[in-house]
Amino acid sequence: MELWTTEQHKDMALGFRTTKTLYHAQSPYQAVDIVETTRYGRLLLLDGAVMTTDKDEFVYHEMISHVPMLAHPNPKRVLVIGGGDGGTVRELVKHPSVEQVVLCEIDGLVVDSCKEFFPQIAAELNHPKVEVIIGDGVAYMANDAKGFDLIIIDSTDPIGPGEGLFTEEFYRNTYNALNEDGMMVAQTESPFVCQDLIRTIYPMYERIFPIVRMYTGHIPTYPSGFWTWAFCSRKYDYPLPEAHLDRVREIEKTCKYYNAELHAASFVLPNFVKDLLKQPISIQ
Ligand code: SPD
Repeated sequence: MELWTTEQHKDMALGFRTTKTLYHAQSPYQAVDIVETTRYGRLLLLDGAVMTTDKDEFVYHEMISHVPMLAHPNPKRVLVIGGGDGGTVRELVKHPSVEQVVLCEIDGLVVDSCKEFFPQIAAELNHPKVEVIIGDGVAYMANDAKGFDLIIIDSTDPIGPGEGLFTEEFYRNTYNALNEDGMMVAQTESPFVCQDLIRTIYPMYERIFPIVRMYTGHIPTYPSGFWTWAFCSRKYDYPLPEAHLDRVREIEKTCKYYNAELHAASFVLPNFVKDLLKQPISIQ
C-alpha cells in the first residue's frame, strides 16, 4: 500500500508520496511530524502544515533573510521570531556585519527535532553569534526586544501558536523594538489561498511603518507554490544601492535562489496581487 502525507488547506490538499515517518510528537503547542518523501526528501509538518523540506527550503530561507539584510547598509543585531528549524539563522550568519542573532521560538521540540533530522538546515543553531530563546515571541517582543536592525517574523500559518504573530499590537511592538533605521520582514502566505489575510495585514503594516512593500517567491511545497513576504521599513527602501553590490555578489555565490536581479524582480507584482493590495479589509 502506498503511503501519502497530505496537507489539507481549506478546500484543497497537497500530497507527498511518503516512504516513512521519522518522528511524531505532540508538544504543548502543536503536533510535530517529520516524514521522508520520494520527491522532496524530509518534510517538517506542524499541525499537519508543511513548514520546510530538504529540497526547496533554500527558497524560503534565502528570500526571508537576504532581501532585508542586503537592503540594510550595516545590519548588526537581528531578531528572528519563530524559525526554530534554523534555516533563517543559517542564512543570517553568512553576513560578516552580523554581531548577534537572537532566535525566539516557542516550541523547543521543533528546535530539538530539527537538529536531529535536518542537520543541514539547523547547522548554525549553535553558532557563537546565535542566542536561542525558547519562549513566546509575542511576550518577548512586548517586554524584552529592543535595539534590532532587522526583525524577521518566520512564523507558522495564522492559526494555532502562530496566531498572535499576525496582530496589530504585535507589529506595533515590533516597530518599537527596531532601531530608527531598522526594518522588519514577515512571511505573509499565498496570494491564491490567503487573500483575506493579505488584504487585512498589509493595511495594518501601513498604519505602522512608513515603507511597506510586498515581494514574492516560488515554493512548490507550500499551498499554491506562490509565496509572499512583507518588507516593512523605518528608513531604507528595498532597491539595492550601488554601495551594497560587493556584499550582494559575495552572498549570492552561496545561494541557490537569491541574486541581485531576483532581489529587484521579486518586488514586481502580478496584477491580481496588486489588486488585492488595493482592496483592503479593515478590522478595528
Ligand atoms: N504554510 C507554510 C508557512 C510556513 C512559513 N514558515 C516556515 C518556517 C520555515 N523556517
